[in-house]
Amino acid sequence: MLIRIPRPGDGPTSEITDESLYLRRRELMRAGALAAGMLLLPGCGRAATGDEEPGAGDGSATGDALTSFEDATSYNNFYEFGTGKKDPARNAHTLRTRPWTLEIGGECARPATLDVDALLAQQTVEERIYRLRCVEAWSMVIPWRGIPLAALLASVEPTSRAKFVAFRTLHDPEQMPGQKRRVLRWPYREGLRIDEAMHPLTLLATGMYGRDMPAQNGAPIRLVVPWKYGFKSIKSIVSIELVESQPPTSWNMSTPDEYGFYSNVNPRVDHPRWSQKRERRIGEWGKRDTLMFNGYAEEVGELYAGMDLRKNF
Ligand SMILES: Nc1nc2c(c(=O)[nH]1)N[C@H]1C(S)=C(S)[C@@H](COP(=O)(O)O)O[C@H]1N2
Ligand SMILES: [Mo]
Repeated sequence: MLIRIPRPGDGPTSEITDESLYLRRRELMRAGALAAGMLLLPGCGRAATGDEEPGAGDGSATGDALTSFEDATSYNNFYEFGTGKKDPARNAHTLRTRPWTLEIGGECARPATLDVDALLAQQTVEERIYRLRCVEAWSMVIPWRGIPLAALLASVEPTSRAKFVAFRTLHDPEQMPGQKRRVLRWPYREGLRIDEAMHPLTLLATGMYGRDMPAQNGAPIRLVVPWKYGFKSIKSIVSIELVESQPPTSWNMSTPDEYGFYSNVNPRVDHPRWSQKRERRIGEWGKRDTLMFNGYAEEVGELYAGMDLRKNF
């Protein structure tokens, strides 16, 4: 089935957040908390890497005004709850986020089944402000809370055969009525190359704006990969699997000529049906230029050195 993606620029209008109203708290580095927290994980005898939180270069979009909480929680993409931007806020209340378990397995020495509350106890990133840029050419700026994915992956001790990471969302059409329609092949799947997954900017987010994750934003845990188009940031994750070869992903399976595996934000490579040169920041009127790797080129550019980004879109 061909999915008609809404044209870019057809978002709601709303008030602009006054940046000065929001007091940005420094990302809280709870020294040792990660190492201690790791002891809660079954099968995790030692602390992981990734607990060395980056400071000034942590990729926080500090110069950008935050999107209002209202916009960030009422203009969403979460097809499990409908294909309209307002559907997730209206429908996601049927999602039960407790009990919730996350399986981490595949190519690793210590696969684990984690209770989400044990995971929440290990949050080390209190706040990191990231741009999220949808492939539909709108963007937001959101303060996230969570755990560097690298820390979690290291705790299960990936083997040398772990070259990619495959993620899966919950599959339960009773809780996620959108799954009764075959708009995508369920469950929603995403994937990263292992070095992308281990990059310090890649966050397993458990909350935003200082609160637990709202259901429509992917409660209780979702990925945030700030240099890639929004659809790579998979919501309501139940499984993380270390794998040897590039895993299938939902949007790529659905429309492979429009959505590649990498999906790095790239203003120089247009989507077949629209330009990716500019974007509309939700809450603002005009458009702004889209930046290479969504503005994170300095941090992640070297991951793609020598790759043809037109081919590997
Ligand atoms: N499981 C799941 N994850 C998903 C989606 C989805 O439909 N299902 N949509 C993606 C898309 S296209 C975008 S742009 C972001 C939107 O995140 P937000 O609603 O928190 O802004 O979530 C991504 N993660
Ligand atoms: Mo998106």
